Amino acid sequence: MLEVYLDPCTVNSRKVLAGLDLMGVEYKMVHINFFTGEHKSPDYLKINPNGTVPSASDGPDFKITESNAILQYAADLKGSIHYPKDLKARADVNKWLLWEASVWFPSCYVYLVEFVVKPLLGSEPDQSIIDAQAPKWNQLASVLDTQLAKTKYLAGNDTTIADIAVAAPMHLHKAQRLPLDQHQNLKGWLADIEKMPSWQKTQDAVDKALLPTDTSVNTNPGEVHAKFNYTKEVDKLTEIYFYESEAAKDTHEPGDNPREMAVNDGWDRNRSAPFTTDQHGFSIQPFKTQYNKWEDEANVREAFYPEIVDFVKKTTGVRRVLVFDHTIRTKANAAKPITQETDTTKRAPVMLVHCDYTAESGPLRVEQLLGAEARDLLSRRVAFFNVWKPLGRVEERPLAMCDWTSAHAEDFFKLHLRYRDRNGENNVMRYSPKHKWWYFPRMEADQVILLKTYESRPDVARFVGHTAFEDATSPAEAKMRESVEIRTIAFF
Ligand SMILES: N[C@@H](CCC(=O)N[C@@H](CS)C(=O)NCC(=O)O)C(=O)O
Repeated sequence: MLEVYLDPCTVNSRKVLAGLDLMGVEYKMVHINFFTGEHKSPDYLKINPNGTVPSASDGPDFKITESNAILQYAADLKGSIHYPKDLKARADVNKWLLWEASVWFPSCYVYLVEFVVKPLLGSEPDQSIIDAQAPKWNQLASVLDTQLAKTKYLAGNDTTIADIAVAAPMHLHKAQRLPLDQHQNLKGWLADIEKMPSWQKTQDAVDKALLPTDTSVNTNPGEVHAKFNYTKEVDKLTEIYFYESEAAKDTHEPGDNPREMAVNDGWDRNRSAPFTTDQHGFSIQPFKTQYNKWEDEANVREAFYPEIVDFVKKTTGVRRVLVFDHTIRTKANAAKPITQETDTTKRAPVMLVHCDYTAESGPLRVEQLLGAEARDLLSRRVAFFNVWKPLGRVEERPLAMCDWTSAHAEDFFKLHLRYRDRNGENNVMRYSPKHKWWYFPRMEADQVILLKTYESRPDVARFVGHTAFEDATSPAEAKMRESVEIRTIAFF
């Protein structure tokens, strides 16, 4: 039987899956995880030395790469009507397949990279790259538009594999922001392709991996109101003691200014203009892992931290990432007070608007962790990211983030953390009506928030205020939120 090796969320993999389904070709699918770089693994390179997905095999001695060649081969295996045998009709389909691979895919790909891939990786689209590509894309789209004014489908009045191949590079056209309005025939044809059951069956994997915002669980745009524990700035230090002490008796503790704030549903907004860690201070990302031994601290460090290193490198493009700490928030830890002294890897959700580092404690932490190397590392850009991952669907006390575009560095001030053996500090926030809060209702275990908690660069988001909050829309029987957050430092 035909075996296909692919990641269903990528353009050319989706093309093959939709095409095989259209033609009724049976196949076995082997998932090659694009996000963990499995398509570059030595085993996979034996199947496809290009290190790209998709590829296919049919028996031990036959391997084939190139999505369109896979479709052609599969069509002939089956004798499919979607790849006509008449010489001229076939040549016409072949013409579109070659056109797609040589000029159409590369042009659509520019939009995909700028408006989908870059935001997923936490960076900004470059409009000048789009502006440079737009004339070429419009010229190519006009070629399609002219053809589709004459025939219902590209190679006549019946669907062929050419339609699937040419539609595939536009598969995220809304998020890609392809200027389809200028090409009405093309737009209508694409809407028809999108109605095809073969196409629709491939939608879910794409939404899940690339646009977590489109998954069915995340459909409740709007806002909720909740109490957010800000802190008043008074004429003495704001402190928390993590041990019994006389000095703790007369302290100004944080969280003494609760305010009702609107919290916006981030899913909808993220779909049209994804959040980025540089601009907003946080982003939402797909993240899949098989790891599940959360209560075994040493094992988390040994077996899970490396996955986080890879993930942060990939999403931020940094060359070096250090994972240095994590905290698990589970049912078992819910009863522990925030001031619990021992084993800070296990805690309950924090209901205080705060950010884990200050302008001073970030670099200090680098020095503590990296000693002699720190000086050199701190001469370049350094950022701290928390990776916040639910352990199951979040049904209550979700995490909210204060959009950096609505906050100022001056909205933060120091909270002094008094431990028995050392002092630490983090940032709390003073209230401002300008603050705009976001959350991602009903986040799933395969989605993570990447949260900036310190940044050395002054011209991008530096600290993100965040807090858990009581969501009044949580169901009465809501399962207690369980999550893990992993603290990382990214060296640019
Ligand atoms: N012409 C190839 C292109 C395949 C391709 O570029 N696949 C992308 C995913 S859609 C890929 O694997 N990219 C990884 C890389 O280029 O390193 C085909 O049609 O199969």
